[in-house]
Amino acid sequence: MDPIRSELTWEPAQLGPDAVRTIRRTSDLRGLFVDAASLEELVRAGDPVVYETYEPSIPEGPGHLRYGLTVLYPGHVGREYFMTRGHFHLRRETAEVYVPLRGRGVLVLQDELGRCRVEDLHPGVVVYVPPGWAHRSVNTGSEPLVFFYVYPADAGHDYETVARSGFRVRVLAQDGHPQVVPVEGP
Ligand code: S6P
Ligand code: ZN
Repeated sequence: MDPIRSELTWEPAQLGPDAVRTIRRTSDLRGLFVDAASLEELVRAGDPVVYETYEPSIPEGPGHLRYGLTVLYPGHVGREYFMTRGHFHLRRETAEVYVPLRGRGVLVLQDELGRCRVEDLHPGVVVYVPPGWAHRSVNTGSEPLVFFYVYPADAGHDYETVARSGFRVRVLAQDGHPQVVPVEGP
């Protein structure tokens, strides 16, 4: 294949010209947030976009790297900040690199033993997601959280394990500040 060149724009934050745009609205995220009633209110009030990704069409085969841009908008569902669905990679031996470009947030990481880590995301840091760690980004700021990411193209995405067992922490607003709260359960 030929080399690919992408262009980042800032207002609005986008990756172009040939990236595939995937949009996740509140109605796509039922079951994700703890306050289901507040989510339905948002759906009825216009179903806002929670996040979108832009990814060039790079083959999902071995040897390739896929990269893209995530734009996670500011907002809350009840007290819970807007966040991505979160996933393990299907091939657990694959890692990922996150490079925040704009905004503030956290990356919640959890391995299959249930160990949890929370890393700050803001311009000036790079976060390495090691093999075997599920990852979910959370926008704790008041502007879009924009980050660039790159991962092995054959990684695959496993959303089911996270949907079934969940993350052990949630990130909630408390007096206007983010608070990492353990999830009750076995
Ligand atoms: C892909 C990478 C990100 C997320 C994106 C949306 O491996 O981690 O591009 O896909 O931030 O999150 P999610 O959990 O809905 O795929
Ligand atoms: Zn990933």
